Amino acid sequence: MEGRTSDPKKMPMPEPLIELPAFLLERQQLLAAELDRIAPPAERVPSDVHRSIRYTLLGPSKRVRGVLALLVADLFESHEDAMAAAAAIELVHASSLILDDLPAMDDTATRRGRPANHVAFGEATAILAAVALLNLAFGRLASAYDPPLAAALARVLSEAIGSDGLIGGQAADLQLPAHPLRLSEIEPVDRRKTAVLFRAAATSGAMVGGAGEAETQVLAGFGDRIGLAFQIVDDILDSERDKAQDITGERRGHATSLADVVEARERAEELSESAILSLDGFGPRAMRLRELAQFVVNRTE
Ligand code: GRG
Repeated sequence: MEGRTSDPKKMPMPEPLIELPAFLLERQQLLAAELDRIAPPAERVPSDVHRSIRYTLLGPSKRVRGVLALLVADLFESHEDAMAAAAAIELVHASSLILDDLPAMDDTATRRGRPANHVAFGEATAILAAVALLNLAFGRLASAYDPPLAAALARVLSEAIGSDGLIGGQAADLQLPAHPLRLSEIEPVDRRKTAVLFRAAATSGAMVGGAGEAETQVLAGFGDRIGLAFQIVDDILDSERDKAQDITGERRGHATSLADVVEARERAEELSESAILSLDGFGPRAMRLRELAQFVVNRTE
């Protein structure tokens, strides 16, 4: 593995936010403030682990999954505060990024334009931080909500992370062949690797908002579609980066290289459109969610 490139003790924290479109910005900022509040202080022992946690959790992120949970909960008037559920989703996301970059996984030295967590803090600390982030996620649910809701939210999150979800998706991703891939090969992996957490975010927002069973299903399906579209766009951006660097024959590490970017773009747009249509029953109050579905396919980073 690469050596540490910088001294974590000298790293300024929290990091600046990546700016989402104006309509998402307020939610993103509230969520970032909540994550800052619940993350262990950097100075507290074990300070390397706490700095490592804060480095990824509070780093420059779109926080799109947590914002999705908040926007879904906003659909319902008499909802409990969805902030803890949104934070739990972001804690899991941060954990997955640290694990994803490790030498045994994607072996990526940089993330968000700066050293990956294990490069900045060392592998052992990065692994401890990732496990601590997962632990914090379930702890937040348990302390923020009444037991029946906390248990239901924990079940949704645990299913999303499990071997039928994130973990299974990552295992499948690691098995993908090194040549450029057809969308039909990638989509089942993308669904588990990424869409499941978007689905869990939307489902959590609906549960906290007190949605009925039918509404929850519609919103889970919305999360699923925009999550898959989000990952396909990620794959497209990866492929375009490869092309710019003239890496066309082989995948760059485990970064996805698509055989047909046009087909992938069409599929992402189709998913976003169908996600938007699925919200018809919610009328104008779902405007923000529709905008989120458009942002997911129009994004450039
Ligand atoms: C036990 C949590 C856990 C995970 C184990 C490592 C792993 C299994 C899964 C990794 C899944 C993964 C990293 C999928 C990629 C998802 C993705 C597109 C990440 C980038 O998301 P953005 O762009 O990130 O939303 P920002 O930087 O905005 O936060």
